[in-house]
Amino acid sequence: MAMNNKMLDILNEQINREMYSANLYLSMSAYFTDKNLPGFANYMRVQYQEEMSHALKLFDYLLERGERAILREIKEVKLEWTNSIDVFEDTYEHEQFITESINNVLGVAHEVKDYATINMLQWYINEQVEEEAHVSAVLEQLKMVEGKGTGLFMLDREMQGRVFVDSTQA
Ligand code: OFO
Repeated sequence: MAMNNKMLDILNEQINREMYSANLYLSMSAYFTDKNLPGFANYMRVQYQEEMSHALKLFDYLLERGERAILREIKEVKLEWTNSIDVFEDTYEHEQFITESINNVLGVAHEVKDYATINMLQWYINEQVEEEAHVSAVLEQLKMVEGKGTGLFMLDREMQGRVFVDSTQA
């Protein structure tokens, strides 16, 4: 069954937002490399991979439904932050925006009674709970050490261990 146009449009918009998120986190990764924090640079590089996997999951879903995935222009991302706490405050705020965005997509799916899309979006609803919790935990840890000194060094070492696991395939 052909997808409702409003549904198709907002799903394509969400692909764009996930790709914007990917670019934003890759930019943060470059910032951390520049600040000699390779662990945090790694954390953000993995986050970039996660966002690309989120975009691809939506892309593949549209193809599976026989629809066109439309790749639109991605707005330019930020390049500079004041410090590591500032980066994670931005990240947390951005993830809350994405949660709201996913909720809106789900709202449209309910409105047009697209049950397959409602079902597919459950994955994103759960993923956003994890994303917010994860980012908020790092932000709290950074605040605990005031984003500096030995505490920051230790956290950076811990962030080095993060590896990309494609949870869209689970
Ligand atoms: Fe795709 O979850 Fe972050 O933005």
